[in-house]
This record gives sequence, structure tokens and C-alpha cells, in this order.
Amino acid sequence: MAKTLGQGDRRYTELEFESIANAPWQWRSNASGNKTMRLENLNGVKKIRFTLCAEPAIPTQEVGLAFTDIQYSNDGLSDTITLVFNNEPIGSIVTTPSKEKRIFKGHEWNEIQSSGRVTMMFFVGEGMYHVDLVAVTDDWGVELDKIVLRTDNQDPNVNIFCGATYIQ
Ligand SMILES: [Ca+2]
Ligand SMILES: [Ca+2]
Repeated sequence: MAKTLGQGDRRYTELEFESIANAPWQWRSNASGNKTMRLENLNGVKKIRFTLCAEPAIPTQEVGLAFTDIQYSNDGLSDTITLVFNNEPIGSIVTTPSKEKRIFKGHEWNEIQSSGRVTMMFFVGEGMYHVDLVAVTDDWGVELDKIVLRTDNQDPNVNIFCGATYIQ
């Protein structure tokens, strides 16, 4: 389930991670939609594949895309989350480690944090594209709440997120 905010040329579309099929979701009262997706991935094999359907509002111009935020929570050590497009990393964030050092009590899973900007803006023509989210986590993992994608010149009648798959 994705919802789009803003109007005119520049829009922000939010996708809740727990809405992805087979996502191992958790109740978190402070999270957007009151849920997160728990990801434990020591070796980076699991990933989330977003399918993007770009449809320029002005046909002679490309669609601009930029991932502007990932909301998450973390307990334990930090984790690295990377977005990959055309087999190239296009942006990474490192989650904030637990405030409690060495002894992780699991008290911080309901503290939702914002990464801020994840990628620069990149431009694509009309078509379908995949962006993969790859996380390399500590033993305790990370919880993903939602991701925000800015679009410039996307047809407002076409949802930019046309699919999201959890690949285990
Ligand atoms: Ca962690
Ligand atoms: Ca959520």
C-alpha cells in the first residue's frame, strides 16, 4: 500500500514495508501504520525488490527519482542498508546503534528514526525498473517502517511503486 503526498510536479510516495507480501511484520505503536518489518540478515542474501513504473507527465522529459527517507528502528549494533539500481549501489544508510552498550535489552524497537536522504536524484524514461534494498545487519537485525520516494514529472495517475517483493 503506497500513498502519495504533494501536488504538481514534485510528489512524495510512501511505501510501508509491512505491506510487502510475506514480510515478517511486528506491531510497533510508534511506527507508521503501527507496524514494521523485521529483517535479520547477517550475510546480505535477503533483499526487497521494488518495481517502479515510470510514466512521464510531460512525455518529452524523463522522470526524476530520489529516495528521500527510510524510517526504521534499531536495537543492538548498527546495520547497513543499500539501494541498488542496475547492479550499482545508488545510496546507503547506516542505522544508529543502540544507546545501551554491550547489553541489548530490546527497548529501542519502538523508537522510530529517519535516515534522511538515501540517494541522489536519478532520471529514467517511461518503463518498468527494479531497485533492490539490501541490508547487512547484526545478530538482532533492523526493523524497516517505511520508505519515501520523491518523483518529479511522474504522471499523477500512475503509482510509481507497482510492486514490492521480499526475496529470502
Ligand atoms: Ca541492528
Ligand atoms: Ca510501517
